[in-house]
Amino acid sequence: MDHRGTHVPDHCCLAVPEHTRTDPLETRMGLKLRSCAIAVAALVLAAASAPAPAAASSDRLPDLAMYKLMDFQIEKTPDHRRLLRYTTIIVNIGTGNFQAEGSRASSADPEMSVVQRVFDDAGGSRLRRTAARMYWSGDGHTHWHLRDLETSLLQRIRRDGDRTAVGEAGDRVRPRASAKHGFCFFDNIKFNLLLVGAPLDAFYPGCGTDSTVLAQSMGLSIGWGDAYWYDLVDQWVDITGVEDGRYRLTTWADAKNWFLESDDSNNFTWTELRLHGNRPPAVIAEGPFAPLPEA
Ligand SMILES: [Ca+2]
Ligand SMILES: [Ca+2]
Ligand SMILES: [Cu+2]
Repeated sequence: MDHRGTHVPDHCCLAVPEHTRTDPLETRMGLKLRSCAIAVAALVLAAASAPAPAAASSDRLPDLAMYKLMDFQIEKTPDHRRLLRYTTIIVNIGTGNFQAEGSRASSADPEMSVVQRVFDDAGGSRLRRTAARMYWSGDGHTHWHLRDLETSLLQRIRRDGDRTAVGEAGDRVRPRASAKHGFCFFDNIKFNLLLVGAPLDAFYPGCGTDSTVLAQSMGLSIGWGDAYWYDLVDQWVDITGVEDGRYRLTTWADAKNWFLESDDSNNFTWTELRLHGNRPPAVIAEGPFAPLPEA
């Protein structure tokens, strides 16, 4: 049967209780289609006497956000580049864990496709496809990374208050985005353990140290953060040739919105800096960031 030809209402498939979807993804898709067919039959054959469906479980969604940017430093490299280094902390302030599961058919595949496991309030979970990718190393580290979980951009603040990305609007330098692309995320910062459901001990321990595996999970528990310190490999924006002045550095979590969250509007933070030669940049202003718990 061609599923598209049955004019099934769009909401049909959503009526399947989420917590029943614990099988592997392909199997679940099959179950979902069959459930739809049954639901359509029920719509046709029965009418007012149809029993009320059992209450569906609700998602417990993660909520990724950024803590404020910190530890701004200028590094002069031996080959005369200038690097703006800084620390980022990505946090989960939602009501569910953030869990990304990578897999590949063969260890000859250089990358893994990624599904997100979405938990619910009935103790179950479901998987949803994403366009995110995982890959091995790339930064000299012996672990797996999720590509571009965080991204950063440096913008010049012009006199009229407008912002322009460095490298745009007639600049002769190229755009300045963060050099870091690989993110090995896990519970390593106790950010707000007062949040409901936050585990007191780290639940996600790391991001895998075996290059041959066919599946790898990473995650961030409720209330936990994952720090990328200023002195890490690639944790910088190249500011070679960038003149002194006011700049805004913005960092986003899940900028491409690959992952389902309870709030996609709080995924960024920014800091305005004054760049002055190789002095440590002065912080002029800070944008919104995920708050620490009130003491
Ligand atoms: Ca968010
Ligand atoms: Ca998102
Ligand atoms: Cu790494």
